[in-house]
Amino acid sequence: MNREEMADVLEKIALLLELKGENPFKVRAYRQGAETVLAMEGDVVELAKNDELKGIKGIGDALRDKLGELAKTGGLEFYENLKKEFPESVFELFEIQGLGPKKIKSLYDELGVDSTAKLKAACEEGKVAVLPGFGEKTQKKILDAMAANEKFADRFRLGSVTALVEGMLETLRLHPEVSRVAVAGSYRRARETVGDLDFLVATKEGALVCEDFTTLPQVESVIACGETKASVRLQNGMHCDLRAVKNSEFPFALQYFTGSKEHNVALRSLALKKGWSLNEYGLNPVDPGETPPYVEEEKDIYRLLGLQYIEPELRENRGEIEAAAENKLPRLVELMNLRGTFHNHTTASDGKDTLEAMVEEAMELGLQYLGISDHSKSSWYAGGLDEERLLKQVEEIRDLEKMLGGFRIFAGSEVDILKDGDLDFSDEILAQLDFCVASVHNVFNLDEDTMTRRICRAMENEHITMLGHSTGRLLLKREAYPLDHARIIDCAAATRTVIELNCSPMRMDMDWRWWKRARDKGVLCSINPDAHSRDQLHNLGTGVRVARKGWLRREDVLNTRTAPEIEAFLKMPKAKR
Ligand code: DGT
Ligand code: CA
Ligand code: CA
Ligand code: ZN
Repeated sequence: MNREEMADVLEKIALLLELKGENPFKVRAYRQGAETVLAMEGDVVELAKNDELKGIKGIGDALRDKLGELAKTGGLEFYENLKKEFPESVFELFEIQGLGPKKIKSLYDELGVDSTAKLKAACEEGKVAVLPGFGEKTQKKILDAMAANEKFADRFRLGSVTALVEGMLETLRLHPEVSRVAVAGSYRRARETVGDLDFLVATKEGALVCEDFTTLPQVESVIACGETKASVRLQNGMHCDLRAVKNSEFPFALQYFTGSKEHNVALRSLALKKGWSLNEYGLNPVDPGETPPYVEEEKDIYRLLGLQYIEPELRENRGEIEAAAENKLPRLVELMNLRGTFHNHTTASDGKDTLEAMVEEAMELGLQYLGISDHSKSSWYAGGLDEERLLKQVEEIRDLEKMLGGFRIFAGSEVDILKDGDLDFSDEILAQLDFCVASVHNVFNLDEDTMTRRICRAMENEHITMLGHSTGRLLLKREAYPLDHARIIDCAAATRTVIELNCSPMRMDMDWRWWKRARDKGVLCSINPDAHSRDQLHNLGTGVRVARKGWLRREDVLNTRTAPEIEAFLKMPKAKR
């Protein structure tokens, strides 16, 4: 049981009580309790375990006991009983984007909707549109959101499964009968979302390793288990395969199962032209008289085909094979090249950690500088700062920096791009900051041309250092707003505006498919975690992998530069950058 899980139970209790028509004060107490649990300092789980939550604002007596029970036993009887009063399917309704507790309650009370299936039927019959507070538009939105959920149902965000995958790899590596271990598939290629996981081991004892794999703690149920392959479903719902091969087959299996399919098809036809037949078991001469070559590693396969080694992130058949044949593959950026990062939030707006805590974590990560950019005043729902609070924060940053012995904090803002492309702060205010990220946070429903012009206007401002999360997409949740990327990139190049690669697992925005073009036009990338808590700074690792997927080199990434170089960069007029 961790902090998030505890808060989630309280949040769900609030929703169920609301559906039951319970006293609104009681509902509010649970909802507020969830927020407090998320935001409070200290190890809330440990405190709850030791009955030490007394006197904490936002957590009353009843809640305190329940948190204690949750922390100690991992469950809560009150919650289990409450859940029994509803079909399990009501929880599906909470996963629909744009459908809050109030609306769910009306649907439940007025139409008896307690599952997505019933909701869909009600929408299609037009019954939702006529409910007070709904209307045609809302009904359409609900249908779209449900369709999106269906489409995304069986995929997972790359950045959200990293810890899980690394943990499983670690355990497999410890198996005494296993000599080599890898994860292949879309995960290895750093696709922004992954369908299933494809693990691979080299072993002489396939059946044993497959069997042991099915008993890993992350496994929820076993779909199949044989001599060379096991398929399981993990606790998070993810499908996951293990393939066990002989050590001599390992490089071929790794190459094959890494994909992409398109890359493999192109590689196989190249091999054929050279007189080889390539598959997941080996590379063999088409002429049976010749002896197969010795291959120890995946690298050898590419070498034998007359190619530079192609990093997994590039294997999408988007020109990498041709470039490898001409020795023209880029040397890709690496995590250890990063010297700092921009676009991070603190408790001043909607971050969960203080300025000090964020800085401490950045220092812990070995960075030389951290950019702070809390929300601006139009993002009031995210605690956006007005001019006065912003300038006060700049002072705090200057004061804190003096005590850090050389670590740099760059004072910035994530300033809202308003509907017409105006910025949320005047030039006079922006000029007092070290840097500025400009982002769209509302009015997503503009047509492509209007949205593109809106964003370009913001980039034309002298004080805007970089464009934040350019398409506003939330992976597996909300589609990108329509945007003319080619024009955005041209405008960034012309105005010397950096484009962010926002590496929050939800975003990975700008999309990797556009980075090579941006790079070739001389547009710089900043790999930004958009961290709302100290642990989210660690998302930089996945960010680098996605940047590599976009063919980016060290020199294409602004935050590979040292603190003094950044300082000089930010002081220069934009046109000279
Ligand atoms: P995913 O799981 O949907 O995120 O995407 P992948 O790329 O991990 O796809 P998956 O798990 O179906 O298969 C893993 C790799 O195995 C895939 O990237 C390439 C290879 N592969 C699978 N099926 C075929 C096929 O029919 N032909 C070829 N050439 N390769 C295949
Ligand atoms: Ca896969
Ligand atoms: Ca697979
Ligand atoms: Zn933002």
